Amino acid sequence: MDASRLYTLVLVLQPQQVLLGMKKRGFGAGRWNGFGGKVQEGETIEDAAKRELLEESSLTVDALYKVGHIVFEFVGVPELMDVHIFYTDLVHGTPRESEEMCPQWFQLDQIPFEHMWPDDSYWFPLLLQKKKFQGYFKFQDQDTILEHSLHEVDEL
Ligand code: 8DG
Repeated sequence: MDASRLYTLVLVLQPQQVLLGMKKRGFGAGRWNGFGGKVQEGETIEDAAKRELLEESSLTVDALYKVGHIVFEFVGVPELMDVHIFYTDLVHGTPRESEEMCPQWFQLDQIPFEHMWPDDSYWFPLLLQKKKFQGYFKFQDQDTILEHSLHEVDEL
């Protein structure tokens, strides 16, 4: 079996809007996304999710809810990306631009899917309905999905 690396992703969801950040550098640069990154040694996945949210948006949270788990494979890259997705509806602070992300609120019917990772169009509708999901996406390159699976689950 291929080795994988743990990542986090946090979506701040309010009844009418979602906070996304424009990724300014590194992997996924030029795309709107939630806030997250690599889990570091010695931290839990949830602690990593809170740390990345704070580092990238200046926001803090009391609680995060697990909502999804997606494994990404890129052809030619031996390491899988194991991404743990959370949402929160209550944050403290004001979103601030960081070196990595420029945050902006979007109305839920104006989510900029054409400027997001292509898999997001598949699972965002589940997230918005607070349905839990598990998925696998195989990419050829950063724009092309070769295969995927996605299903709702009761527990993550
Ligand atoms: P660095 O400091 O090492 O540059 O990076 P990091 O902040 O630790 O990690 P990163 O490379 O920015 O983490 C990638 C982020 O992108 C992480 O939050 C998971 C997320 N992500 C993917 N693939 C996809 C995807 O297909 N869709 C969405 N929405 N997010 C994704 O890695």
